[in-house]
Amino acid sequence: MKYIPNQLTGGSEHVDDPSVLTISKPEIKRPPLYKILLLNDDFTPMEFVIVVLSKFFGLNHSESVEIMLTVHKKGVAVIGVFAFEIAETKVTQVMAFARANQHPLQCTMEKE
Ligand code: TYC
Repeated sequence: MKYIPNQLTGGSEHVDDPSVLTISKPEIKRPPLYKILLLNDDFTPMEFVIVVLSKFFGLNHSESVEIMLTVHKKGVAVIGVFAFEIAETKVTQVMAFARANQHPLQCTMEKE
């Protein structure tokens, strides 16, 4: 059996020759990534936002202050990029933590 590799596709090509083995290109797709956005509001204390950023996103204190201030000044910032389930879990955790502390903080996710 002839195997004719095709360097462009990674598979092989033949024109109606039953003795030629066709190997299709392996499709390796990366999972889509999701941005987590933090939104500004007038009521959530700055210190609470800093706690959220360090607790759920592993940022150190100065990184948390910097991102909190970006959101405070610009209205919104991307605070991380994750696979769907990780992003969804973090958004749920942040929203639950904010509600439990009676703050209106909003956190959402969108496909990159
Ligand atoms: N704007 C808020 C304040 O002045 C602070 C704040 C920052 C709130 C970031 C939400 O995502 C936020 N207390």
